[in-house]
Amino acid sequence: LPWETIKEYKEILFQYYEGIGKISINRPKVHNAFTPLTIKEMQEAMDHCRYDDRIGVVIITGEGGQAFCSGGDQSVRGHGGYVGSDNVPRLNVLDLQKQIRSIPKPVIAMVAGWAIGGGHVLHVVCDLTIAAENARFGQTGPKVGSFDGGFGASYLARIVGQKKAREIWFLCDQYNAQEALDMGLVNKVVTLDKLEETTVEWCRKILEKSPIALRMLKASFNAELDGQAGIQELAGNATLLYYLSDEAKEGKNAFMEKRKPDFSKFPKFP
Ligand code: 1HA
Repeated sequence: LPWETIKEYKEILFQYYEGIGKISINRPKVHNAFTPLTIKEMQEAMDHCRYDDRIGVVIITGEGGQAFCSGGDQSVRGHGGYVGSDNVPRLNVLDLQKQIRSIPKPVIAMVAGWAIGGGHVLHVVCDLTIAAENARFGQTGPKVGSFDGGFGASYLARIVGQKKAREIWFLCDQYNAQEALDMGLVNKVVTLDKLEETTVEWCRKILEKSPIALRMLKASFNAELDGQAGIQELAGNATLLYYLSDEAKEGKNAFMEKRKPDFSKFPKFP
């Protein structure tokens, strides 16, 4: 497909095609392990996807066909986090996870090969996951001295259930694409050569749908799980819709015109 580059980065590719923003980790030699810079670049790209109104759906993936993402780059793991050129230890993937959940557009993980450790959590927090037959899923935390007790634990458990989530973390086993499908961890499995085609097909179906209905649904699915922050997002969308109404505009206009608002003409729905 004729993807066009939105912006050049060092550790990711960021591309556009017919309403789709594609963010791809580009470190195939280390199975797309991420550094603080990889995450910083992904955060900037996600932010762009949020504000670019040509974009209605986002794909997150990894280059090379052998890995989606193998988690934090252990070679730059330092004292208290992953260390970049500024020598500051960071766990900034946690901020990216929140961005993926709160962007009011569907985010699809397109997984070929390894989705492991922090890379597994990345696909977990995406709205949908489409996997190639060569996909392998799992957590490694307790093996390599880490854990993600946030979305990586509680949201994973909402998806696959408590017993399975505990198995995934306590045993650190790896699961193939069919096993992932069976436990509801992915939406669809296709051959590797059909992965992008199928993902784009799903994007097209989504792009035909009402953007406000989609953003309300995403916020609704999140609301219950994300507590006050989830309700804040859902309520923000309600405010957006209210601002579109003549009733809300009457309040603003009255203030600007220094008169009393007249809400009497607006219906009091049962
Ligand atoms: O848990 C968190 C966090 C929790 C809270 C808050 C923030 C967090 C942020 C991050 C993380 C984590 O991600 S912890 C988990 C880190 N990741 C892992 O433990 C996975 C490490 N990788 C593997 O277990 C294996 O590479 C593999 C099962 C994915 C694939 O095995 P395979 O096919 O045998 O390939 P392998 O030879 O191991 O890998 C190819 C190359 O990629 C190797 O380099 P080479 O020997 O060729 O020089 C390998 O070292 C490198 N590589 C793979 N994964 C990583 C990596 N290098 C650095 N970091 C990696 N994660």
